Amino acid sequence: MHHSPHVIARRDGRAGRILLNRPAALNALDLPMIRTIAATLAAWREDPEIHLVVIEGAGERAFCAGGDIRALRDHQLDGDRPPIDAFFTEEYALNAAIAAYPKPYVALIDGVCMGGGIGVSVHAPYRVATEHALFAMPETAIGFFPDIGASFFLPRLPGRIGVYLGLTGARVRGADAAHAGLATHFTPRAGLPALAQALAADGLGALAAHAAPLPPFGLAPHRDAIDRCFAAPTIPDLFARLATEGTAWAEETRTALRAVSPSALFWTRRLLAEGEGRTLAQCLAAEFALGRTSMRHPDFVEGVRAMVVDKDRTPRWSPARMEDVVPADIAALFD
Ligand code: QUE
Repeated sequence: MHHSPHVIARRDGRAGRILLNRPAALNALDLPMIRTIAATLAAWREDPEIHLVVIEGAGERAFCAGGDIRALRDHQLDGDRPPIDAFFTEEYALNAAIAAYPKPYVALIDGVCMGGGIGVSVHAPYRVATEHALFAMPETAIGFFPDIGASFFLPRLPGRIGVYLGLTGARVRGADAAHAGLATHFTPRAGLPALAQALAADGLGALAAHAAPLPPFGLAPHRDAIDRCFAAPTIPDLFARLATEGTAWAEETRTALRAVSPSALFWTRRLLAEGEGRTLAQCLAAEFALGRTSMRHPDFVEGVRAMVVDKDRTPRWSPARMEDVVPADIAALFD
């Protein structure tokens, strides 16, 4: 079996426990980690002593910050396609395997949970978030798009919250993630070790026993505006709707959307709309296809440079303005 040193799989009572153990990289997933998780889940499927699976991140900063996007950019710059295809093929297969897993799968999410981290949690039936959990799908900021099955689950969140999260990359903390449907339970960080022990000893009943009441939804004041604006059929119409709101929230949202890749807004809007009518498997296939074409767009290499490699956070998008995006150039990525 492929075994990554950054994944620790062990038995604990009734549970199989998977620890993402790459804290210096915020537990971001590379291909060996994905293979190790997949092989572990496959082995535990048939193991009568494993009644449920629990996945956690090492350290307090992150559950999992995403994929190893820096390595993918390097391969793209080298014109080396096979490792990119292998990464996405196996990552998306893992997302699908988690969605179809025959035993209960529980993600304990404390700290950053973005992109690929959402992919190894949100498709499972149980996602426990703490007050320090921080969820986001921030890919438009790197000239990519919400993948890992996001075109399946984002359109299925309440109202237009998923479209809002996927286009803006907005971050939501644990309680708000539970309100939004990204998490299913809210348990304070202080209660997480006891919850993990109780899951191993007693099973799923521990989830409700260790859950805390949800504080009010931080997005509640903006729910109507989110649903109004993010129902817009096009990106220019979304900007126009935000402009008519006349609130500080709408201005902040417009500013956030102005910072991300204009082209990524267009291809993400289309992908999420198409996802409404697709199965998870169809969504993952469409995301794989769009990944192959959109990664050739200069905004991916530039976005990862600005946000992850150089961290100057000043990407030079091409085109730089939403108004200059050519619809035919976007459509060509979907052929
Ligand atoms: C947007 C993103 C990602 C990001 C930053 C963004 C992303 C991702 C990472 C990341 C973080 C830490 C790591 C790493 C990658 O950062 O998807 O290898 O150690 O994986 O602004 O979408």
